[in-house]
Amino acid sequence: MTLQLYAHPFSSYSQKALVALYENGTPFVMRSLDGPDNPAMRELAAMWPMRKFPVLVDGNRTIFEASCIVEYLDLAHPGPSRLLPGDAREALEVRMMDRFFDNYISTPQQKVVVDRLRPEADRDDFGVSEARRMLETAYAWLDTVMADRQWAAGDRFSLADCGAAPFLFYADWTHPIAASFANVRAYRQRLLARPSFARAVDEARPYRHYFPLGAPDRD
Ligand SMILES: N[C@@H](CCC(=O)N[C@@H](CS)C(=O)NCC(=O)O)C(=O)O
Repeated sequence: MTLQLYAHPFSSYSQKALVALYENGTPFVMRSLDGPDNPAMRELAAMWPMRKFPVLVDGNRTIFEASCIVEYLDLAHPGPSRLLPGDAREALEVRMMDRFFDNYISTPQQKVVVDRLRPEADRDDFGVSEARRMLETAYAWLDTVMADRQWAAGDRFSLADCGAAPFLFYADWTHPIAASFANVRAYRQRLLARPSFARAVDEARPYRHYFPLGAPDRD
């Protein structure tokens, strides 16, 4: 049974799952959620009332949450690039960094972007300022961590890098990573050069006009 991924090429969490699939050349069918009245969107809503994506369907199994999709792929459809170490303590470091990127890079980044989509009267300036402060704190912490790491959890590309790639990509568009955070900027560049993520970035190019803050002319 072919894997089906309900996702949108421009969505950061979708890219997190796509990077895992591309890392291992795992065959799948993309059920793109682009466009109004999309049957894939109705199917998603029926499967997962939260309507958050990506969602992976493997036969009669439905897996939601991008981190769980990556872990599931590593268990059920492993390839040459293992995304979770077999050693439980090493796996804990990977999961901890994965949580860091979801909670302290992606969540504040999305707060800033989603706020821009609201009618002006419903905007939350205080919340947006808090989110920007959180991004600054997260960049500073990550800069010290990445001083002696090639990838998020050490020498090997992992689940944590699958999320870091799109989240730092959009975080820099949303709240630029200052030149003083040279380790974070260098890590972001390494992620952009990784073929799995470079492919996801290329496939998302046609949708850059969707970025509510205006996509910069780079990357
Ligand atoms: N916790 C979810 C978050 C997924 C998420 O926020 N996806 C966004 C796209 S990047 C989405 O579904 N947006 C549509 C919506 O919020 O209605 C995960 O890890 O997969």
